[in-house]
Amino acid sequence: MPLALDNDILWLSQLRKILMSTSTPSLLSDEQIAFYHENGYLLVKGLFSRDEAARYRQAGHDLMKRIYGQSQGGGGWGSGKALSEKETVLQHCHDVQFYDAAFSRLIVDERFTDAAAQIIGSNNVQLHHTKMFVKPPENGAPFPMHQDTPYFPHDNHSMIAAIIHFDDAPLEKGCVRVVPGSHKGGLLEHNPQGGHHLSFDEYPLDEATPCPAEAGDALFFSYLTIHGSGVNESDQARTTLLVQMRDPEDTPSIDTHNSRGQSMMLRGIDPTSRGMNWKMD
Ligand SMILES: O=C(O)CCC(=O)C(=O)O
Repeated sequence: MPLALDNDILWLSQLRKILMSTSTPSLLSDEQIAFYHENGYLLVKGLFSRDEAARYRQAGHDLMKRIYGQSQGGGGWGSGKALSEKETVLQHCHDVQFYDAAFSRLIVDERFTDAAAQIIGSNNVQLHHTKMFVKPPENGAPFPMHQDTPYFPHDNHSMIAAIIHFDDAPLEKGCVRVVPGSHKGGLLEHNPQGGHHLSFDEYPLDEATPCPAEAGDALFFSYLTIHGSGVNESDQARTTLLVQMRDPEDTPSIDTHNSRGQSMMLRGIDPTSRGMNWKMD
């Protein structure tokens, strides 16, 4: 009865996968989790290999070529103009998993989703959206300091971002900068003009803590953590994928930012079974 045996083996292997994807993850150490809770961010070194990162980088640049053709890209956030004397440019694409299956596989990679689960503090990780940024060489656009919260506030603040680096992002490439511990201060008032941003005087980009990263590293941070990034002045592009995720039991406080990939489960289950139908009364 070889066929029945094969089916049993297949079923057992599927059961193992289901159990693993709902079990408590242990990829990150207690020290890393404590650092995250204290500071509101965590750089996870070498989550992916340099070879893997290089393949995603190529896929990302191919995608940008399909979207932008010969054009260098758009201008980035209007408020970013205050941070550079020269014209800056940015190539971006939301929900990249709808454009290339390589990115669908990436966002459910267990190394990534286990780290996200530990940081969120839930066995279940739900997608909010993804966005790829290519900051072109020499004039790659900056992001003024801000929290992500005003864009999609949630009742329990479980929302986190992970920026996966597909190439090295040293300071001169406009790496991400954070204000450590700022996630503890709650939601601040933002200026909505040209992208929600904080006062340039009160939150100067230059004084925030730089988080230089290498290809394959992932920077996780709370949507309450104040962050931004500088101009890419180097001669190489900076290529990243930002994945925004939440605990599926956390409810959006307002009905906004409903992108098409939203509510896909990246790890575990949605105990509420509400999928996209969470809408408030
Ligand atoms: O990738 C970056 O440089 C920062 C992106 C960012 O802050 C955002 O999209 O909210």
